[in-house]
Amino acid sequence: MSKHCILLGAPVDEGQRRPGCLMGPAAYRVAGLAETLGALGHSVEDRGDVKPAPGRGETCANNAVHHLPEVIAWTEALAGATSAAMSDGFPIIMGGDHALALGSVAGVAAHAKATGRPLFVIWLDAHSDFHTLTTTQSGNLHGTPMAYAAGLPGFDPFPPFPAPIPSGNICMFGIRSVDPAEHAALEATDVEVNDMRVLDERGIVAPLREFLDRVRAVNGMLHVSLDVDFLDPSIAPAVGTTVPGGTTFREAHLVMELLHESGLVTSLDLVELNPFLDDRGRTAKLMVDLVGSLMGRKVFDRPTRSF
Ligand code: 6HN
Ligand code: MN
Ligand code: MN
Ligand code: MN
Repeated sequence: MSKHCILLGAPVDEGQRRPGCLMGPAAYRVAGLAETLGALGHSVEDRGDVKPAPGRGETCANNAVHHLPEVIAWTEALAGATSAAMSDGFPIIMGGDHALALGSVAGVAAHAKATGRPLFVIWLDAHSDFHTLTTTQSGNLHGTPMAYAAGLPGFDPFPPFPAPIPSGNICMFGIRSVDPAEHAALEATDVEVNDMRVLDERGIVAPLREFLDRVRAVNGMLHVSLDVDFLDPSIAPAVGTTVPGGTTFREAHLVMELLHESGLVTSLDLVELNPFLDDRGRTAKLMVDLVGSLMGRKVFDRPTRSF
């Protein structure tokens, strides 16, 4: 089924401390994201880069937190741009660091609320990104979006999250770096954390199919948030937060292929690509190839398990 893909550039660089993610949207354009989608039969509309308003000087009690006003401004701008794009097609938010998901997921949630369909999120990441403004020790707000979306307290200066996502609708894959405060917070929720240990033992297919069955059972919408560090650093070096022991090339493509087959995905974030750290564009190209698999590229059409 062909889709109307809406590309939104989100050159967010303020959610962490290593400059370069702001070049992400340009790298996806150079690596041929629009052309890849077009070749798969989708229509593509590149809406350019989202521009946040100037920051308004918000502060919070945790002195480690940096660039709070800028990240709040991004959140507001991206929530608006993403919910508008949801009404018109299939948004692909090209980051930018993972702080962009504070806004993109808020926009998706506002849209889902308006349509009355339940929203699910699949978080493909080495990290759980489950800090609040209170618990983060690095002060890097790219470590917070999932806690915001789950409606945790501790985000006072931010706009209230439009429709907090029930924690049981959140499923994480690839996880291998969780801070103690995130660990404690996650234990108090129903978030499904498929860490690398689970994937080593069960493979990626069984837990993914179980989750997709749950989404399908209630006609849910599904947002995919793909962090470059979900992938093993040996195949995806262009990220500031490398953690060894990530997913392989085939595991990552298989996730994308199964997501495509499910027909459930309604929006996508591509986050944390830092082109300054890349090796002749290989990470950008791999991310574009993964989007190709998510959007229907396959070697052979063959009957697959009916979901
Ligand atoms: N990411 N937990 C660490 C921190 O600084 O809070 C790492 C966050 C990584 C963020 O994956 O987008
Ligand atoms: Mn700065
Ligand atoms: Mn992340
Ligand atoms: Mn990460």
